[in-house]
Amino acid sequence: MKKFYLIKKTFVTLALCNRNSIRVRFASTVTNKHNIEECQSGEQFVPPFARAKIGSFFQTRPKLGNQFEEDQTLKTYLKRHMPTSVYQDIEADLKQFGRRVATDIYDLGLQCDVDLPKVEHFDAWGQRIDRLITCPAWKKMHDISAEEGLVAIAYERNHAEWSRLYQMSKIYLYAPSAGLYSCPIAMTDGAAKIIEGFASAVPWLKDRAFTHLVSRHPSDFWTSGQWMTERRGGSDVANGTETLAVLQKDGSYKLFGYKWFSSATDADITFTLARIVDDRGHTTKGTKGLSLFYLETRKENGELNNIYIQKLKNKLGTKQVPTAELLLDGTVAYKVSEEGRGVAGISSMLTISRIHNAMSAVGAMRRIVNLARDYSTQRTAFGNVIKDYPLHMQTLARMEVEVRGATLLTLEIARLLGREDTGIATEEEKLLIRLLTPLAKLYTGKQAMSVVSEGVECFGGQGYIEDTGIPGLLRDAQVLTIWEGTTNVLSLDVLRAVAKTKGQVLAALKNDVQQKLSKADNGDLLSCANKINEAIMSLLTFTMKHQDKMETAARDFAFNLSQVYIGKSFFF
Ligand code: UCC
Repeated sequence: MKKFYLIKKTFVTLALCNRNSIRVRFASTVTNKHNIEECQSGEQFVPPFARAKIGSFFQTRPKLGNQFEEDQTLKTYLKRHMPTSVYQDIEADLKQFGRRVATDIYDLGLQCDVDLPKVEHFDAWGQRIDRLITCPAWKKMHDISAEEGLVAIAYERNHAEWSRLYQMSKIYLYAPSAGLYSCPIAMTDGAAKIIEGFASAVPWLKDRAFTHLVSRHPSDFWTSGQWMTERRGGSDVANGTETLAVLQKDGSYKLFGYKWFSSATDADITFTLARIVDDRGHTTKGTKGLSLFYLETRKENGELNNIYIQKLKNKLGTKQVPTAELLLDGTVAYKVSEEGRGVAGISSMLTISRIHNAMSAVGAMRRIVNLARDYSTQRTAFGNVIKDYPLHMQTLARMEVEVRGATLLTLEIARLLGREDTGIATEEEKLLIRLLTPLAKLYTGKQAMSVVSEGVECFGGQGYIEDTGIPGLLRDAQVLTIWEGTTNVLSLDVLRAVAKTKGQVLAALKNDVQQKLSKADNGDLLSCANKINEAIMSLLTFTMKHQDKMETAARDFAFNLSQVYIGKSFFF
């Protein structure tokens, strides 16, 4: 009864206060009697808990510093490997970019996360238009990507073999702030690589598309898609591809098919696979029936190239990316590979996009660790800043070790790729790229899932709150184990590389590892080196002995090889 009286009195008082233009909020249901009396007396009401609705304490938002300057692993790697003059040339650009990815680019990325793409299928008069609407921040990412040379740097080759490492360093810094614009950039880079590879077979493509893909001018810069996946799935491309290609009199083809996952539908061009229909209407089954095609998504008049956006995909994450199902109904396309060499033809794009995937994985891990580390210096619990708790420090340290190892692995691939790009890679280095690409893709994808999840936990409940921007990192990390090949498909790709080279990829890896380990010259290092050496030797012995079991063992084999390579990467 007394309680009821108090509540009632509160409402009466609030009404009175409002009438007197005194701002009183519905702070609590039961109001302090003393305050009510003060208010009734007509004095200015300053309650002792004036901000009762929200309280006066706020957790400190974790700060992002310059993401290049704070990254000791990246800086040390670049300084150790690049000639001093190259490092000095690129350092200022990396510093400015390290600042941007923590400031304006980061803010744009967060906007992409909330202002999601849409499709308008029809205009007001019923005409099918399939207008894709992306947010201003996404469009700005397009321009920034061009201006920052995120594709261009690798192909301008102003720093010869080091250009690729320079470009990939920027991709790594960019990915966790990019609002997933890193996805079209990966495809665009892969497309540029395909065109370079087909320069003598299809010379017109260089003028037609390459110059746009590597442009630094936003108005000239084109992005590319990669349409491989169809309804039957994205792994078994050889049997799942139903799209047909019908030769036209002018030498072009018309494509008829249904592409199930066009990653970023706003691309200007794409590479895709299709089966050529012969004069009798027959096609060849399997890989040997697939050819690689180039197409532009719009006609000269701006209309879609007989492409219908059936729907945008409702994905677990990467919602920022306008991924769609596309119906190709007479889409004009041009054959790029020899007939039946489509999978081999697109494999250079797969290599590039898988390396980008690994860079994104490492970037995501680095980002969450940097945020969690800063937060640990701000947040107090049980009377201390949480960085002062050994258990929390142990958690952060374990994450840091994972990120450093993954960073070294991916930077090493970028370094090797730069040598391959510029035609100076040795045969052994080419073998290493072939093996390390699927290893890095599959291993860092899985690492990203666990490290980012651990990182989210470092923020407690705040890590679970959407508008902190933190949950998005976890959601978006899940695509990294799926896109461009699942963990198992990539593990089988490792076996494919071993079989195709008759084991030479493994010999190349062993030589590289042992060469690095031989530099260990003191007690602790020597004992680590011996352990890594034992691990690689036992993996090789296992492969020789159990060839019949390798398919089942493929995943463990790939994980162990990755760990060995990461282990040796700590030896400079
Ligand atoms: O479906 C997907 C979308 C999911 C989610 C989308 C979210 C979108 C938002 C994204 C935002 C970021 S992703 C899945 C995409 N699909 C893939 O990545 C393909 C996965 N499957 C594979 O990688 C397979 O292993 C295949 C397709 C490569 C297997 O094809 P085949 O035809 O059975 O393979 P073969 O016969 O072994 O190889 C054919 C040729 C050979 O060349 P030659 O004839 O000269 O010996 C191989 O050596 O291709 C060559 N080859 C390669 N070369 C095959 N793989 C490679 C490779 N990795 N590197 C170099």
